[in-house]
Amino acid sequence: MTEIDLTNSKIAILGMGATGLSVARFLSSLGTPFVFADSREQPPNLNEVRDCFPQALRRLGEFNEALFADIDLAIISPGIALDQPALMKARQKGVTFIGDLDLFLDQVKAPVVAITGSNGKSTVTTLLGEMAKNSGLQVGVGGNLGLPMLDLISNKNQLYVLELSSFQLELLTSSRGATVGLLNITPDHMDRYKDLEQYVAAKHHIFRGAKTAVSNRQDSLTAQREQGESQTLTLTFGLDSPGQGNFGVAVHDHQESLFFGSQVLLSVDEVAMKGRHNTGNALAALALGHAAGLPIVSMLETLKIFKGLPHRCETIATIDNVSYINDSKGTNVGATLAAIEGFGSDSYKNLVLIAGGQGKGQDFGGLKEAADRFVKCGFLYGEDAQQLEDALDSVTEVYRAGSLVEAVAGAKSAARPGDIVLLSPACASFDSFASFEERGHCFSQTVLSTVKADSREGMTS
Ligand code: UMA
Ligand code: ADP
Repeated sequence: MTEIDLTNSKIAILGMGATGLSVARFLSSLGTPFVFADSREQPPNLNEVRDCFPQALRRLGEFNEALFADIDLAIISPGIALDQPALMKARQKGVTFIGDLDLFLDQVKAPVVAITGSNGKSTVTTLLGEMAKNSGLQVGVGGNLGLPMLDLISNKNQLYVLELSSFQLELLTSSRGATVGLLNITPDHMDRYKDLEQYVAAKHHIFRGAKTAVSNRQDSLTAQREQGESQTLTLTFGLDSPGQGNFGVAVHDHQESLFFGSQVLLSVDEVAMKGRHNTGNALAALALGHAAGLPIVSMLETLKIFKGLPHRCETIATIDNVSYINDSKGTNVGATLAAIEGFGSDSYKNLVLIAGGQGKGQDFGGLKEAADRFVKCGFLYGEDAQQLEDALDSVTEVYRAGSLVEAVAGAKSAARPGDIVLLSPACASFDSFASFEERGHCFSQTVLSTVKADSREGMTS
């Protein structure tokens, strides 16, 4: 039985982005009317909205009281901050606010696994989706990952695996018996939240009404705070030795290995994704998959072949014995820290770091200690380069670049054989690029075109 009354409600969809369009498609498929609003006068998808939903009343420009005058139910896109005066007033007056997540959970019949955390969400979501496929299930994989969740709904699906952001979790009332996981928490989106606590609280909404809850026992911020179902089962993962019923790492036969309780599963070397943080991601996926009833054997087979996603610590090329790594998805301090610690050498400062973009209100001081240990120099660019410089210039040499392309050129001339040039920006890309993917492609193309230019120079000289 669905709990959300779509039939008797006057509905507004707020935000004409990917989420808003998916909600509009879903409501249209039911023949449910809606008003479609965006606070931009000219949102990028306006033509699609006009063409695909000609019957919907469009409201463009700053959200105001009049928008909600006749509305009972507002379906809010995740990018819309809820503390805007017109929205707060509407909620006080009794308009119900939900996100696409509540709507999705209300509709689907197959089990749902929902994953959040500051970092590793996309990797764990995709990996778990692969594990489910390899065990023979028909699975819908999406959410914050890119494909809006309402677009995944199909009667054929036997399982859904969702990546959820803190924005998507803000309005969640109950996960309605889902298997959920909170991977880790480090500060992010501090331009949206008034403090870290507010961000942490939004993440913890994932536990509301959960059937099984997976958390990271080495990150106390992930320990379950919100009530799940009355009989919630809890499972943990971590890079330490696990207790009975949990997932972790211990030595077996002189090799670091993944364990489920006292049962050895696979050596860490056999896991195709590299880096300690990815070992944690592998364990998280195993814990979630186990909770969702996936067979352990096919999950382990998947770990042997899943190499990770592009733009996450991805080796692009090795030129003159210098490796170039694209970690464009490193959009916050926690992710960049994992990359620096993952690739830093204990014998000498081997990293040339490229970072910068929009800092989202973060404190970059968290990078200082690792930069002091591993970063020989940094090339900083973009809107918040100064903040990064202020955090790092006392521990490493820093240079300012006018663009990512300039930063790559600088990094290339600074790197020596054996070094690693690491793009891990610790920032959002939107000051210079449409997305982290575009930023990653720019980095890769610049690196690879340098190789071509070098070989041309070689031919003429
Ligand atoms: N808008 C308003 N008023 C506002 C803010 C936005 O009207 O105050 C409008 C914009 O003008 C635009 C639309 O809302 O027309 C955009 O909506 P949105 O920002 O909610 O973005 P969507 O296109 O719906 O994409 C969202 C997620 N984006 C955000 O949360 C910002 C996508 O995650 C997600 O893939 C998609 O839903 C499908 O679920 C992206 C993201 O950057 C990748 N996520 C953040 C992250 O990973 O750090 C949270
Ligand atoms: P998300 O979807 O949460 O942004 P991704 O899997 O896309 O996570 O990875 C984003 C960034 O975080 C990448 O730069 C990646 O190298 C780094 N990362 C991945 N997993 C972890 C983890 N468990 N802890 C810290 N950083 C991680």
